[in-house]
Amino acid sequence: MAVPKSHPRYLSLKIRDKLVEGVKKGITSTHGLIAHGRGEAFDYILGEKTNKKAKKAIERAAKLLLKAKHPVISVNGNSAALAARELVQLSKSIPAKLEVNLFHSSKKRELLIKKELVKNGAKEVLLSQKSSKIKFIESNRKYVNKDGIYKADVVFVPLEDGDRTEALVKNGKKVIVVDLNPMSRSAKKATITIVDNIVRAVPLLIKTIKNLKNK
Ligand code: PTJ
Repeated sequence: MAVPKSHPRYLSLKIRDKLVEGVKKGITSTHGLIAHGRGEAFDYILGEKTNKKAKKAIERAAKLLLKAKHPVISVNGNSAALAARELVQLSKSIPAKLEVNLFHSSKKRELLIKKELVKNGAKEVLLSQKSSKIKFIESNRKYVNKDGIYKADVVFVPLEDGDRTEALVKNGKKVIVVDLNPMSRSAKKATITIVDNIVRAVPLLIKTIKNLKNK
């Protein structure tokens, strides 16, 4: 990106660049660019800072993840482009399994996301299986991995469309959502909602988990 560091919107433009890179690499769907635009608008209104309420939600999320018997981190095309390294670090710090779960169905993209996570240090990445489905959902997101989301008690869901959070809760799971839109269905239906940008929320969650573990 040929924008100088002094540009007032430098960070925001850098984040956009990651999404564009994600599309070029085949990790992010083109729809992901539109989803990012919506998130960006909400972040602008929030002042592009992690507010007090989000910090409290991150603290609660850290505790829930550490208490979970079978926590799983769900990864889609946008979260892989924005925070692959951090999501791998998060999975190690809990520890939790990583599972690729996409809205816009694509085996090719699933495999590329897995490759990206492995490149960033993941030892194991689960993929969806046609043989295991969660109930109360029609979209591609119903297909999950039997050793991952299927048997998870807590699922961490950073930025996605709203059709799955409600279904996961109805399937008896606790769901932690990161979504910049506090009015989205995901944000309203989750067990814990972190209204923040994934690029800020995940590093803070890792730090909080480390602090809790030290205590
Ligand atoms: O990779 P796939 O096929 O699984 O598709 C992923 C997307 C994100 C394209 C898909 O799940 C989708 O269409 O999502 P939506 O319905 O556009 O919802 C995305 C939500 O994430 C919106 O509520 C946005 O405000 C929010 N959002 C966008 N960027 C961020 C974000 N929340 C946190 N951090 C962000 N950086």
